[in-house]
Amino acid sequence: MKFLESKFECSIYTKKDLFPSLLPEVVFSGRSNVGKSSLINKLLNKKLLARTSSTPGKTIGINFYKVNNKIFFVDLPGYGYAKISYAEKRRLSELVDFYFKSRRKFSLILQIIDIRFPPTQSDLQMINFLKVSNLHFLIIMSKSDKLSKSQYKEKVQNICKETYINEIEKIPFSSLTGHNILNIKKIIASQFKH
Ligand SMILES: Nc1nc2c(ncn2[C@@H]2O[C@H](COP(=O)(O)OP(=O)(O)OP(=O)(O)O)[C@@H](O)[C@H]2O)c(=O)[nH]1
Ligand SMILES: [Mg+2]
Repeated sequence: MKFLESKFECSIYTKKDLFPSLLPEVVFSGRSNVGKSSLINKLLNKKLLARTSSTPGKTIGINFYKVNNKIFFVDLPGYGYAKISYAEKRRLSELVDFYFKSRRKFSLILQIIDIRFPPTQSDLQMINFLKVSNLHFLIIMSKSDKLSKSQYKEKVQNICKETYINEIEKIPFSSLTGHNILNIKKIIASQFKH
């Protein structure tokens, strides 16, 4: 399956606006500024569909993109950004919590972490939540262009140790060079074969 058609559907800022799950959802989760929106754009081959920024905290709601008229790509607001108010952080984390608990048709969660750094406490919490919730997820290690091949291989091994997950796939990725974009596309497409 190719992602031929894609369009912005809506942004959700409050729990009451979250509509019932109608289409299968591929979810992009991770720390602020880690590259979630950039990955979406790369997958959909659209430079500016999901708004990206070098300023963290760009995505402040849950953004839905409709793909091929049958899947939602869901861009979550990033966590762990220090420079927003306590009230705003709380609003975002409650919204994301509510989203995950609202019995949606989750096809795949792409949990994105920056390949250069050890996973943060929030990354580990999120990964743990995905594990205990039995959600199907994959770890994408973003910004691989910032490291040499041998450096990133070492980082992948370290992350396996730190997250205690060897069994799931961890894919280094760069939205700059397109490293592994085809693999990620294939994995997403494989969810929709039948
Ligand atoms: N070098 C490099 N830069 C990247 C990569 N992916 C994203 N960036 C840059 O990192 C910054 C943040 O990217 P975004 O895609 O906006 O990150 P985000 O996770 O959506 O951020 P929030 O919306 O704030 O949660 C931008 O300046 C991107 O150009 C990558 O693979 N390599
Ligand atoms: Mg974003």
